[in-house]
Formats: sequence, C-alpha cells, structure tokens
Amino acid sequence: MSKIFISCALPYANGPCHLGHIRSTYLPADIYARYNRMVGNDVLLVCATDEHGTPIAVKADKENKKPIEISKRYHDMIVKDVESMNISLDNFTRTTDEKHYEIAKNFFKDLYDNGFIYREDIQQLYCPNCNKFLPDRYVEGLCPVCGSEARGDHCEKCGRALDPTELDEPHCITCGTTPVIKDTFQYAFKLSDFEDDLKDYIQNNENLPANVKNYASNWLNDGLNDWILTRDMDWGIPVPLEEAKGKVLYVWIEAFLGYISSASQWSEQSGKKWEEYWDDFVVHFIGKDIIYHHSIFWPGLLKAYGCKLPDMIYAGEFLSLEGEKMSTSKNWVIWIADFVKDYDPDLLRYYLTINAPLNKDSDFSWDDFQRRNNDELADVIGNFLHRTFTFTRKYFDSKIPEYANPSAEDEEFKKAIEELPAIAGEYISKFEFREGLLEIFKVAKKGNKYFNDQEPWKAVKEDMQKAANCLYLSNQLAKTLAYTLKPYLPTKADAIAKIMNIDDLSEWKDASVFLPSGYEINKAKPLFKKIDDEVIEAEKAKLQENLKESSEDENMSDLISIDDFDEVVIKIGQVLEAEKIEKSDKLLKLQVDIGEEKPRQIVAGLAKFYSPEELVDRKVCVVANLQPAKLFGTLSQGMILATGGSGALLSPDENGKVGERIQ
Ligand code: B3M
Ligand code: ZN
Repeated sequence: MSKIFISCALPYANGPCHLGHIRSTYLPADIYARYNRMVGNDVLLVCATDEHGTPIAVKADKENKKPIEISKRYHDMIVKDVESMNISLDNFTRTTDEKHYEIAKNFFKDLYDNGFIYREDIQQLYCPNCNKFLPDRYVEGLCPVCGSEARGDHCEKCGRALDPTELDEPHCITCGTTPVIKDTFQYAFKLSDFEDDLKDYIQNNENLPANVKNYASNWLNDGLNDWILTRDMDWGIPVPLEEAKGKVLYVWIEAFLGYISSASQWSEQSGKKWEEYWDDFVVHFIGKDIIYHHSIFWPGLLKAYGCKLPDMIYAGEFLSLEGEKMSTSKNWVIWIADFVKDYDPDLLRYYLTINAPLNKDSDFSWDDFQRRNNDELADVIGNFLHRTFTFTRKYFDSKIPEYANPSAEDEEFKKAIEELPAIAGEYISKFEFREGLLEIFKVAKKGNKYFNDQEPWKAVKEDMQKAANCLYLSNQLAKTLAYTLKPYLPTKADAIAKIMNIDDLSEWKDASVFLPSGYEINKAKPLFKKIDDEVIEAEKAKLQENLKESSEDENMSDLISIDDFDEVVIKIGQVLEAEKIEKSDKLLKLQVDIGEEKPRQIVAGLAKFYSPEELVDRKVCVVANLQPAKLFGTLSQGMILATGGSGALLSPDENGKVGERIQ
C-alpha cells in the first residue's frame, strides 16, 4: 500500500467554477483519488481557494467592496460547485485561513534566513493618476514575447510568466493611464541558483508527462531569472520582515503553500501525518496554463526549502465551448451551478472524460453531449443494465441463475468481464482516464451484443440453460460495471449497486468476483435517460443569448459610426397573427406585415410579457435585414424591437406607416 498526496490547483476566489475547472483538475484528480482508494492506497486529496492576489483585489475595486467580501462570496460558491460534482476532497480550505498565513510566513522566513531570498532595489510600474504601484493584473499591455494582449503577470497566449515592466504598451487597468517607472524594493528568490537542479528534475523524472517536460525544458533552455516574491499592495499576507511594511507576499508563492496548509489542517483534524503522504508520492493536477509555475517556481522553492519535489504534475489541456475559446468576460461559459440544476453531474463527468484524453485539447458542445448521453450512456450502458435487471426479474424470480455447460460465446464474454477491472485499473493508474472509461464502455457494448446474440427471450422457451447463462453473465457484468464505473460516475455506480443489493463498492478487487447463483437483486429503475432535441436547442439558444447580453454590456461605451447604424434596416410593421410555440415558454411566432408582398414570419421572445391576442394588430418596430435563423425549429425572418428585461415593445406613433423605415 502506498500513500498518495493529491492536489488540485487552487481556484481563484474571483468567480464560480465552470466546465474548464472541472475538466482540467477536479475531475481527473477525483477519478485518480477514488480509484486509488479502491485499490487500497491511502490517499490525501486536498485543495483550497486562492483568495489573495490582484484578480480578487481588482474585482473588489470594481465593485467597491473589500477583497475579503469578494473572496468569501466565491469561496462559498466554489465549495458548492465542487460538492455538487462529487469531488471527494479530504480537505478544502482557504488561503485567508490563519493556519495558511502562519505556514506561508514561516516558509518565506526560512528561505530568507537561509539566504535564498534577498532584498533588491528594483523599478516597478506606478500609476501617477491612481498614485499606486501596479503589480501583476493591475496593468495590461502586450506580451513582449508573442505580442498578444497580456496581463502584467502572465501571457495566456504563450503561457509565459511575466514581469509588468516587460509589457509593451502598458496601461493601468483602473484608469487607462500609461504608467511610469518608479524605484522601490522587493524580495527576490534565487531561482537562477536552481537551474541545474531543475534541469535534472525535469529531464530525469520518468513520471512527468510530455507536455510538462516539453514546456519546462524550453523555458529552462532560455535560462532562469530570479523571481520577485513580494508586492506593494494591501491585500495579501504581510511579508514577515520588520523592514517590509506595506508589502505582501506574491500570491503565487503562498498559493503553492495552500497545498501544504490544506494538508496540515487535515492532519490536525484526522490525527494523521500529511508529511508521510508527501514523502511517498505527490501528484499535482493543474491546468496547462500554469505549467510554468508548477514545473519551475514550485520545485525551485521546494528544493531551497530542502523538501522532496513532486513526483507527478498532470496538466490538463484546454477545454473550449462549441468550438470557441471559453471566456468568462464574454459569458461564453457554462457554470457548474447552472449545469447541475438541470443534469446529473455524472453525465458531465462522463462526457468530459470520454471526449478526449486529458493531455489533448477538448471541446464541449451541446449536440455532442446529447449524442454521447443518448447513444452511449442511455443506449449502451443503460440499455444493457435495464435489460439484464428486468429480464432477471421476469424469468428468474430476481435471482442470478445457474451457469452450466457454457458455450464458446459464453466463455469469451466471461473472460472479457473478468479482465475488465485490471485493464481499466491499469489505465487509471497511468493517468489515462479516457482509455479506462473507453474500455469499460467497450465491454458494456460487448454485453449488449452478447445479449442480442443469445436472444434469451427466445431461449427461455427453447433452451432454458442458454438463457440462464446469458443472465448469469450479464448480471456479473452489471456488477463489474458498478465497481469500475465508481471512480468515474460515483452516483450512477451506487445506483447500480443498490439495484444489485451491494452495500458498498469500496474495494476494486471485488470487481471481478462473481456473484453466486441464487443471489437476489432488486427491481430495476431506469438509470440513464435520453435528452430531447428541444432541451439541447434551448441550451444552445441560452448560450447565444448570454453572449449577446454580455456584448451589449461591454459595448455600452463603444461608439459606432452613422454608417454602422445605417446598415441596420428598421421598419414599421404590423402584427397580423400571433401564436405560441409549443414547448417554449418564451417564444411566440408572429406574422408581421412590413409593407412587402408577403408578411414576414418572426419568432420573438415575448411570450412571457404578452399573450398572442394582445399583439395582433399592434404596430411594432422590425429589424428587416437580419439573416434568417431557426429558433426551436421555426424560421425567423427578422426581429421585433423590445427591451430585454421587461419585454417592453417599442411602438411607433400612430402616424407611422407600415413599411416605413426608421432612421
Ligand atoms: N490560483 C489558478 C490558476 O491560475 C491559480 C492556481 C494556484 S495553484 C497553487 O489557474
Ligand atoms: Zn491608474
């Protein structure tokens, strides 16, 4: 048995969790932790919210609140998000916890006392208008390496950690002023001293995956600079030195220590020593954008501290949404809290795992989500289980029948069941979560085929033993599926176990132990349902709507030219007919006369505000040159102008004539 220390990257407490968080860190960490617990390893899975740093301070400034109010708000949301996805964390703390402050200060002090941290006079960006230094995200500009828009501390495009003074065309994000350079002093870590150690660590650690090795090696080849560990700002952990009043620790150095403070809080509660887990095997699950920090900064700090370095850094690649990069500012995102309101979290766990290996970029699309749910979960796994259970009840009095005189097909299928736990388990232990799930799916598919081929509905009349063998083995596979699916789909696995009278699925080794003949199972309940087309259409429409609303907010201050405005043709129209659209509580289908030969059919989101009768005969304003679109399968050839929130219709004065252009 080994002890395993597993961490998920600390989410910034400046927003709730979206699909990307779950895909790149929490879900893989959870699958890995659950599996390892099942094989008898002693696992410690920790995380915390990252509450300091400019992301939260900037948000607080914008909302005119204290940073702690912001971080508390999002900490509470994140806790709920993570719980709702059934991430089996052993401890989840926050970086404003007292224990964390103590650990972070001691760590800094230790490195300082041992000469790894030194005081340095430096120049930093300062906003003469706001009268403050502009650390990290307080300034934005262009990345000096790739030229993309970048924040002061980080370029998302090329993944590089930056110093704000390196930015081209910098500007203060609060007031837009171009900052000036001003003298100050900070404390720097002698990262450059560890170049050789880090090269050795990256090159000779067999566990590290290719993406981490490649990125880190490239950066190491460029040479390392020392790393500034402090900032001039109020929000953060005070630098534990007399002479450093008004300075705080840079959020990244203490965020790493969140792993340790979360573990040590757990130790206090459990009476177990987290250090034993660290000494045995450490795995950090992170997103690809923070490989630099975890493969260079963190091992450098740990080396200086004299501590064992992480054995494994697993970096999930990006998740896009409907083929586009996710963006919280553009509202092109699906929040976990919204998702779990309408869907079982296991459906998302399934989709995010099976869709692409963790080390490849992946995309979430509603159509594909529906396809995988309907064709794979419902049609293959759900169908197999349901047939097995209902058939056992109907023809075998809910008892697992005898297995005798097996055919070659029976024996081949039996072998596939027996081998599944070892194969799937091997994949999970190698961090190949998708492959493990594919294997499970493959055997479930085989189960369906076997069931069809054996035709037990016929065999019960002609060859009872053939039917008995089929149901004996199908029940064994159902049981094996419950065990092997447990790390992936914990609630669905429990539901299968409940039908099969299995109390707990805690030991992986039981996955291939067959249930005895005569063993009684319970009545089946449908475990997986298909998702209707309308539901998916509505989800897609909601995404577009969110995007539109956010771009409306964003563009408030952007002026357009008269020519831009002239491109929009708005005409006076009159509603001739109006009716509800079935299954939609928002949409109405209207026929509107806009002075053309034929009336236009327009789908309008007005059902919540007007009955169809109220609209007939009304004069309205219509955008007449919009590209036609289909909403809920209904063609829409224009748009009726109304306000978004209250649905108030814009009506022309009485003297306005149908077909007249508004300009
Ligand atoms: N808070 C989140 C991020 O950049 C950052 C991770 C810290 S892990 C020690 O994704
Ligand atoms: Zn400013």
